[in-house]
Amino acid sequence: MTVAITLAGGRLELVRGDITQQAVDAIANAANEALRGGGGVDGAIHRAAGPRLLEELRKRFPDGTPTGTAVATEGYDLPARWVLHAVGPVWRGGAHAEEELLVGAYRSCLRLADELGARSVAFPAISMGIYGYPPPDGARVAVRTVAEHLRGTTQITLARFVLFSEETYDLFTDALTGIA
Ligand code: AR6
Repeated sequence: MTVAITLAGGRLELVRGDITQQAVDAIANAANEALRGGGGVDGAIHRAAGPRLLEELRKRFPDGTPTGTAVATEGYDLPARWVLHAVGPVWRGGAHAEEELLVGAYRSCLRLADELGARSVAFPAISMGIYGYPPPDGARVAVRTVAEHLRGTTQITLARFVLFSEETYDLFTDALTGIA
């Protein structure tokens, strides 16, 4: 299942699947501030990339990174060359700058991807698992933020959301319909 739209020179795709299997230049991770691995997609990425991923994070980012930002590492055993470790917000009711921080997490990944020269980037639904961001809003923020970047000055020609469940995939499809 794939839906896609073209924006300026870039393609925005939605697919169902596992982000660790994506043969793109960079994949984003839904990490936490400590950057020491975890559950969910973070756990899956660390398992698939191998132990060198954690070694690099420990060495280069001993203090982690704040919510709303991202850092880049190599992809090691993953098909992707780079991993963009983004920290989305924990949902705390909506009055704690959650939307701004979620936008920041996606934008930081997009900026890093451009700095690295990545042309294709895949994203999970950041903050929409354990961190509890409300599903329709999280999908809208994600699609809107990535679409805005593709419409601007960027080398990215493919941005793909890789959604694990059918439910999340359907929410992103609705969000994409909203901006198309
Ligand atoms: N590929 C794509 N999406 C996935 C995969 C996968 N292999 N596995 C899970 N998802 P979550 P968060 C989906 O909880 O809410 C970790 O412990 C999942 O179904 O992974 O940002 C970190 O270390 C959901 O839709 O991330 C942090 O502590 C989405 O990915 C915390 O969880 C995000 O769910 C971050 O929580």
